[in-house]
Amino acid sequence: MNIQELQTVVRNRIPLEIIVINNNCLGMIRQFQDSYFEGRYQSTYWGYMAPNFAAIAFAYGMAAKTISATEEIDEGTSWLWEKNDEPVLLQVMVSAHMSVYPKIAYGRPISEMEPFAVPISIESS
Ligand SMILES: Cc1ncc(C[n+]2csc(CCOP(=O)(O)OP(=O)(O)O)c2C)c(N)n1
Repeated sequence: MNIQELQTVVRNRIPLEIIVINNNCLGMIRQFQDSYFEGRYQSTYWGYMAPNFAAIAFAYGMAAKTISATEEIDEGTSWLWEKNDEPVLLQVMVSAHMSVYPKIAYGRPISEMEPFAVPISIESS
């Protein structure tokens, strides 16, 4: 949601190593739709597609690479760590149906995230 900051990174030659996990959707909300709206993926997966973030980085003048298989992880991370003096971006393609845990559950305190954990005593006092 702040993609233009790549311009600041490039202009100032900040040697960041950026990893973008690209699930091709608005994943946190899609997961919420799975949990509470019976998989009705309105505007997260249905009617939405993420851009190619490696192409965006390239357009800003950054070196960028995409990997999309588990076997490519070593190659991708080696490429990333080799470039120490310039900003680089590695895009990692994952399934649109991958979920993230732990996650805050609707109506629950932060101490009881999904999958539900028993709060430690000091939190529940
Ligand atoms: C400015 C703003 N608008 C809307 C939201 C609500 N929101 C929370 S997560 C999310 C989806 C984010 O999708 P993405 O950036 O692709 O990350 P992912 O969850 O797939 O890792 C949205 C729209 C927000 N947090 N901030």
